[in-house]
Amino acid sequence: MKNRPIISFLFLVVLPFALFCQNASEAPGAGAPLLSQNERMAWWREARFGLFIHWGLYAIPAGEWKGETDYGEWIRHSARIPLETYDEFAPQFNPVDFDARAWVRLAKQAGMKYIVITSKHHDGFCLFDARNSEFDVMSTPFKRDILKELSGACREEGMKLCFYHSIMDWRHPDYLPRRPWETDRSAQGADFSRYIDYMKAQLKQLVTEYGDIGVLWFDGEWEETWTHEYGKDLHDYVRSLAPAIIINNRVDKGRQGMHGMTLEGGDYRGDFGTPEQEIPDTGFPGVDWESCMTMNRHWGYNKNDTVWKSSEDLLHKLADIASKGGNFLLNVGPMANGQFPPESVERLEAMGRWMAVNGESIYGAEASPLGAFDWGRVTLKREAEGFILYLHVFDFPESGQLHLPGVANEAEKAYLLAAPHTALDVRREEDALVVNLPAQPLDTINTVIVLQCRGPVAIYPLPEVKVESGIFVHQGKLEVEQPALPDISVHYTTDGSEPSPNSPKYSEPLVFSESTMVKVRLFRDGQPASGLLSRKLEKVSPWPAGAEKGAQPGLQYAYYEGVWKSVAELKQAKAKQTGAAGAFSLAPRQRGDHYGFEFNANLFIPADEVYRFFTRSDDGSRLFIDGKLVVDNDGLHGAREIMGQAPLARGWHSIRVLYFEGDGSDELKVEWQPPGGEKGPIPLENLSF
Ligand code: FHN
Repeated sequence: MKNRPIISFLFLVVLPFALFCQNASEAPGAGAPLLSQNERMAWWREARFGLFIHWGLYAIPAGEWKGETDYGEWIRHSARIPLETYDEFAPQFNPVDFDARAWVRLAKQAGMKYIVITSKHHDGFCLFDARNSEFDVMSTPFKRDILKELSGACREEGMKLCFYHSIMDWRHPDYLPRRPWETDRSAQGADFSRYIDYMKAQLKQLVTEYGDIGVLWFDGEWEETWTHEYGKDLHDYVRSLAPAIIINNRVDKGRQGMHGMTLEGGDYRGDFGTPEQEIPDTGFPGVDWESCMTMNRHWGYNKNDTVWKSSEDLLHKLADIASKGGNFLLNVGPMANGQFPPESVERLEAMGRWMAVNGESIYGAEASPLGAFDWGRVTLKREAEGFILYLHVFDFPESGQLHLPGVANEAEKAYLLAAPHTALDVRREEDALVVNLPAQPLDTINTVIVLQCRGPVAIYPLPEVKVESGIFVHQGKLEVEQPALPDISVHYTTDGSEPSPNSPKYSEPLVFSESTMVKVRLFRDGQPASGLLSRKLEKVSPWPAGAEKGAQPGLQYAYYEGVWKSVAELKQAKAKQTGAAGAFSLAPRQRGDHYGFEFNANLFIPADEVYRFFTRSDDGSRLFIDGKLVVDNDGLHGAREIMGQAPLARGWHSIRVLYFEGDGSDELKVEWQPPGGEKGPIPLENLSF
């Protein structure tokens, strides 16, 4: 309990009244019946666009520490700042220019419908008057409950307020694990379940005393102390406090790294997936997801970070995400004085100008089955008698026309969203609707065209053609994912000609022993119902086996320390340690960041075939076979998996993997997939040196 001078007064007079108010101010809906997923998600799916705010003590150093200038909200960990030293930022935190109403209006004018702000980030500092912690904004010179003020401003402006709350807590004595470098902070006596009670008490305060909270955006769930059981319990606890609240998938353990989507098949909790700093290639029918992104390179304010995404890029990302049925959570890292960086304000205002005219093409948009086009994106909205396709034209094609393949519906009309009186010609060409563009774009960033179509959606995307790989050594196989629609048939050719209703009808996988160009098309009542799809399967010769079996199983490694942005820079480094290993493991590392590895071995290939290789790494990695680059997963990035393939002859080949870690999370996983086999680690018996 906070020990404040007026505590006795509280108990005597105020506290009973406060308790009455607290009960009275229980989150709207506490105790109300649970909503269905669709009821709960309705406002969020309509919103499509929100503001992420990362703000806390880290805004004071603003990314700089002892001459290094590339830090953000992770500065305490990445710069290894001792607890006591970091705490010295608290008496410096006095954002005298903070104006909650101004923040909310900036978000509103940008066309955003919700705000997600860090109530507590990994450093443990609370931006609100936390009853169970002194490490909060009330213990700074500012002495104002920032989240309470934001709650009031959001209520007045009709903005949904949401909280980002970190499960990982680098400060609380009961949170484990400690930071690897914090050898001076004993974990003796730490009680993780006591930490969970502490976190739940804060969440109850946030969810029941700060008005109608739209989303609890958890993060920091990846450490081994947080389990699936804890995740389910925490999710259910929050849901018991506010049945209508939306909870992201980082409350539990089902998130697949920075891709953000929830592993299928488990009972992982979370209402939506959370891709981070990336946009999925396609939408996921029936799955809610939100891409969160920074405007520059940092979440927390970094005064030296000048790598800003342009307003044009951000608006294109917004349309791309909406065209796949996702939400865009765009971040601002406010400065220590409480203001948004001017570069952020400039982008919010530019996005707001576009949204003011074109917002209806984003809000409530569904994933369009048409996929992405060179010229732009398409969002879809259903209506009583049909549906609307919003054509987001980033670049006007020279042809002056937009070609929309596979749309069986008849067009009602087409016009410019920003100038509804301008009718545009639209006609049918086989399976496609073709829209004539005006001579000039109305908006140089994204001109939106409204295409009204009749009847229920009858859009047939390109048939999904599946091949294990575009190359083969002995036999190539091609499968077509047939749409389960009664009036649709798939026809194909293998001589390079265009399929017709009289071409062979696809019924089972096709197998080839020579290089072949396959062309596939959907037909409906004898008419083309999709665009044309071509796939080349190429017969190749396997790379000869030029290595020998090594004297012993396993691989050799060299360990390096340094700061790099690419694995290519490792070759200038001097190894700190070398040795033998039984797997591509980071275990020999001597620190948590700024280090690298080179792994070398000979790899036994059992048969002349095409083999797939994968690296999943945070940060960069590359994989070479016989000195040739097969997987390029290099660069500074979150956990990311890249696949490469190589045609290899039976026998021994050389394999080399390079890896480096910048700062933050680190991960390396090297796997292979023999033809027809399972993806997994390369067996030790296939490695030698
Ligand atoms: O570690 C955090 C990071 O600081 C930031 O909050 C992002 C934004 O979601 N999430 C984690 C990194 O994945």
